[in-house]
Amino acid sequence: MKHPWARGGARRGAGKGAGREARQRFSRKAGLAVLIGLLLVGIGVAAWLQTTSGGRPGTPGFPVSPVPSPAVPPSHQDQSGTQGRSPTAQSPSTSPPAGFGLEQWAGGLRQPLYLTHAPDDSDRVFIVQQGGKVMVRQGGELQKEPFADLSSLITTRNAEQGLLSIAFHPRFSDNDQVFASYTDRNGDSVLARYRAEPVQSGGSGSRRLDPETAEIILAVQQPYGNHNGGLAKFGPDGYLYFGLGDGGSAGDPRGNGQNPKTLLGSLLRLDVNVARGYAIPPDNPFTGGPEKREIWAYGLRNPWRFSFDRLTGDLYIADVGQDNREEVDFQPAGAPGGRNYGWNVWEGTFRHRPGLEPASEVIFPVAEYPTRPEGCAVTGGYVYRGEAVPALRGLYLYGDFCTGTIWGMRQAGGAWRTSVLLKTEMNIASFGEDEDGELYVVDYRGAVYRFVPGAKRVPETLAPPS
Ligand SMILES: [Ca+2]
Repeated sequence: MKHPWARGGARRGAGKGAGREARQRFSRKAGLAVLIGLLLVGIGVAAWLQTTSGGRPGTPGFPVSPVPSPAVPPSHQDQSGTQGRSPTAQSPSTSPPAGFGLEQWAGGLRQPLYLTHAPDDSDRVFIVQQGGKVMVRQGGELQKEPFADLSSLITTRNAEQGLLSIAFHPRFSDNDQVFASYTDRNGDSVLARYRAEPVQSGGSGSRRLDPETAEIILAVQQPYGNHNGGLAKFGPDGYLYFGLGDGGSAGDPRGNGQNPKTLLGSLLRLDVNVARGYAIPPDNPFTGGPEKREIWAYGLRNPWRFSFDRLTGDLYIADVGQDNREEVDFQPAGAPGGRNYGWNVWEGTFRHRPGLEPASEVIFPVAEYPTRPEGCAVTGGYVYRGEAVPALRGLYLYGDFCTGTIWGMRQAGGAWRTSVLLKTEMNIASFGEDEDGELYVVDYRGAVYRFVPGAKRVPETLAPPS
């Protein structure tokens, strides 16, 4: 399969060979975490990481606390990444049900980085592995056969590349359509439509993605290996949203974040309810040109996981910071598109480029925390709307890839309140929901955890408004 510019020749940033090899080794061996930490401290690789990758998901875990932290202004009043440390996570599931806990739900996975479900009452949960396989858990067991294997299509030369997400069409039960987002062998971002076909035993529960049905509906050239975004997810409006990072390197050297004439650095909104390719929803913000008509929002650095509140339709976008701020952006349901979330003029509420003016009014995040020492890269989660854990209802949960911290956030009285919910040892690559809205955390080291009733208490500051 070739997309239109597959023969485009050298497009990579210079001087990336050694770094790429290094990252490749690292991505295969999270056990080298300590070594990376030593390198960070001892020989100044911290600077290398920042300039080539900027602290981001897809990277194996490494201890970040030894890295000298840049001077960080006092925290945003509604975020509390600086709050006191709570005991380490994973409360036992035998605890009283008034609070919450985490229990391991699947293990033995290989670099899992996303979890989702199909809207088909099959009760299946799909776990996306970076290397290209999509594993299925059904009937309480992880199935041996993957739902999909796109390994031959992708590259993981850069730690942020690979199979990055799949999305089931809202009418999957009728049309069998599944969308996959991956980094192709040229290192470019691809969004492709597939069909799931029955396998021998038949029945909806055993359909698998058929690679032969591939239709590439969007391919975006990536100038550098990092910051690929890559989440495809259907919104409550039935449109397919697709997040793209700024193209990579560091500091957004090409200014893609503030340039809506490029798809990079944006959240796209596509109408895939057409026979081939996609159409532009009539209420997308830039339908007159010269801006890209696919864009719903821009000014993003690397949107690593966004989600819609399944009750309200509100949109939450976690945008990975560079050196200073990890942020969560928010768009209330029904608000028009075209929002500019600020990068690369702003990194959260930190002025990244003082001499630069944004392309339009900037919408600032509703939560942020210092990139160090609180973390290295934010991973966006979900508003919990499940039944099993009443203590978490209505909270938006998000985490950090490196420190494993999980925060809760709630809007109350017009203000956003954020607080640490728990500290874990995970490399939080993603959160995910099943069909019932139960919530999971994907640990890049190879496991999935599920939120359950437990002994851990939600801080009083996050209590629902009375
Ligand atoms: Ca921003």
